[in-house]
Amino acid sequence: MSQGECPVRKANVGGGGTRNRDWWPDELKLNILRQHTPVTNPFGTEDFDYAAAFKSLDYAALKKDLHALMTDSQDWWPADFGHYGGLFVRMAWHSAGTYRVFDGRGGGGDGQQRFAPLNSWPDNVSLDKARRLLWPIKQKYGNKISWADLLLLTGNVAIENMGLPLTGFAGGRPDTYEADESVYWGGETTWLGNDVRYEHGLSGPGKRAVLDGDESKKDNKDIHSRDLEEPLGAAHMGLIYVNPEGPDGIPDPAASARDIRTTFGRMAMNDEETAALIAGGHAFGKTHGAGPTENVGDEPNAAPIEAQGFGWQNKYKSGKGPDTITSGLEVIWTKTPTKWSNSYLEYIYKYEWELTKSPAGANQWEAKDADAFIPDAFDPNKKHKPRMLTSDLALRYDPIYEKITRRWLDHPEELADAFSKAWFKLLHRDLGPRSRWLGPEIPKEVFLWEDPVPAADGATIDDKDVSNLKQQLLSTGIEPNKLIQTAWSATSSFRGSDKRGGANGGRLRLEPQKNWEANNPKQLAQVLSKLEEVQKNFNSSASGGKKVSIADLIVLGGVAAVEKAAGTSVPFTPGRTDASQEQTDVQAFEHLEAFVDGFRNYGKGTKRVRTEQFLVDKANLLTLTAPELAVLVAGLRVLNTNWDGSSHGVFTNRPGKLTNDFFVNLLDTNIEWKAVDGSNELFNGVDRKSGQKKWTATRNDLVFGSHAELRAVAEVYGQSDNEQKFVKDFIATWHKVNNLDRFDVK
Ligand code: HEB
Repeated sequence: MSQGECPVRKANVGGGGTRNRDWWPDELKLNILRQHTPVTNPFGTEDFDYAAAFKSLDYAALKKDLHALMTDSQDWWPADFGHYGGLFVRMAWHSAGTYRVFDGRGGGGDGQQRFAPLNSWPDNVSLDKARRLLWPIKQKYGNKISWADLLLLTGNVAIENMGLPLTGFAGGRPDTYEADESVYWGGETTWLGNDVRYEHGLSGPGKRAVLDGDESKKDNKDIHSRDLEEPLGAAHMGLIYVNPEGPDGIPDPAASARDIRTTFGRMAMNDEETAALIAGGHAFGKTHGAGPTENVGDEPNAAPIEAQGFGWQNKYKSGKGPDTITSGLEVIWTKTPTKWSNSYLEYIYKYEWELTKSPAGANQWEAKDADAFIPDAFDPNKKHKPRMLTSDLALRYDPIYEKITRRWLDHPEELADAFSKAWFKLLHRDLGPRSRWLGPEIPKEVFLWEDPVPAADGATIDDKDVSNLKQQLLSTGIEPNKLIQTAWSATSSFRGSDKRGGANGGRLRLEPQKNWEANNPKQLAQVLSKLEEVQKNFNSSASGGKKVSIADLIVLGGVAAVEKAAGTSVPFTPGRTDASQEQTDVQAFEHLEAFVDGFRNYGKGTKRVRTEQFLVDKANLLTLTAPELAVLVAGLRVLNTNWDGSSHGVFTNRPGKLTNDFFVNLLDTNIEWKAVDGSNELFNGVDRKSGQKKWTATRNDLVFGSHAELRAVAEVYGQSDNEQKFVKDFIATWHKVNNLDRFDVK
């Protein structure tokens, strides 16, 4: 097939031809709600328990094999300096380094480096080889170690093997078996492009969305100057962070520092952590640009079938070893690339640097007036001068990084410590709470970025206490819908991407969560003070040292209110505990704030994102399926829980009762919907016969009637025979959301 033809459109077999996404590229897609299901997982519904499998792993034997692998150079991909350490560190770093704080997506938690687009990103050249070198070990240990864990653990072992003791390692990342479609990696259509991400200035789904569409900001240079759109964490499409040659290839170390600060900041790293990661990471290995990049063939996802998942076939000489072309840069940072040292920083400051070109023509720097004393990766008779990337020199030419890194010149042990801590954070940032962590190398030290929750203080409440507390909660005088709103404010902060948020920890009562607009701070404070009274009463009178947390009471309040509305029982799992303000990184929690939450009809679309797309995005972060999304919205509406008390979408004459009225009335053919004042966000539902306005709705409500697949679900729940099914499914989904963060009981 010649280049440029679209093979899918022409293929006259199942899945071929012109598809809906071709005809209607703007159609709301629900595909991200259908990922990683038993249908794509080879273990299917077998109930494979990765944690249990991991616990039977001979961890020491695995590590021993990994240590041996480091120097077991293979002819098909010979190791630089006879050691794969550098390559494996880069593999682990690129696996974890795609994490970004805004939506918690990316990161190494799912082993996604095996799939497109990551397996084919220009920044991941040659990592196909690194993963394949690991196959014999994965093959041997099988189910007991996931790819996701193995990619990261191998980086850890590599560093230890090269002489730096590390903070630790935790396993616990089950594999996925398909490319994750949920991550917005940017809107560019060319690799290394960044025409979209810097085009919109302050726009994105976050806080800044507020300014999107504000024409008065349009020409404000300050706002738009290199303002990377949210939620992205990289300066170019297909890179993990920044362009090594400098911003857009311009070799300006100080400007590179600005890009580094932005992008590493979005990986949740502060200046010290960032400097440590770069200075420590580039203590190892080398870069690869032996010849012109034209020699390099297609990436794995476009490579021919006989390449068997390998890509970037290199026609330059032997195409491997000394002839490898990866980034197109040709740098060896230190004299001991397979040993931990401080030489990287020593050289950065010892020499003046001269701009040169790599054999592939890329901008890089060479030490002026230095002897050639750096060893070659393959030829013992060859020596090189010290060289650096533009992004390396950022550590010297940015005044903040300079201050930090100069200190490490005299205190290498501080760099070692800072690197080892930052590396641990890098690899574990998106693993979730400690209750998910597995293995013998979990550090004792508890870090603030873990969002720690304390161990239970006192015995957990039992069934009798639960029913007693439910009674008390319902007789506090707080309206049931407010109990439900409060519970949702806590539970819905969870995101499945990095497993942060949720009700456990009771952080709804702390900064910053208690002041989020969507949480209705004034009302929340009133509700919380009543919950505290209930807690005080219980804890002072309960027998056997039993204690109830506010976190449990927040969830139980919702459970009691839903039970009352449903007239049937709702399950509840106690055992949450309350974190303190000191255990809460306020800045890190700010990233969990919902600026648009269609479940409570809060916020609306921007120029680039329709309201209902935000709803699906949120549903994905809550790990909901499309039917779960539908029952939740429908239930929350009839329970009258819009954030501002509005009646948009409250399609019922008996609000407060858990019924399928939302669907019944939405699907009522006697109602005609009209946009209010062309706003396209607010709609009136008018009785066709009487012309009377009956309901009002937002896009979050009407999408269940307009989108064919959501409508199909809505019809099921709107049927006369499915009233009970609706109630049952709502309760099941409510219970699921309540427990999304309960890895301690799963
Ligand atoms: Fe790096 C390598 C860039 C950061 C670790 N890096 C590298 C290269 C480049 C870079 C271009 C080459 C590739 C080839 O092969 O060719 N980086 C970079 C940048 C940044 C970084 C731009 C930001 C600033 N790194 C980093 C970090 C780490 C690292 C953070 C860790 C921690 N790297 C690394 C290593 C290596 C590299 C180890 C080597 C590899 C080998 O040896 O193979």
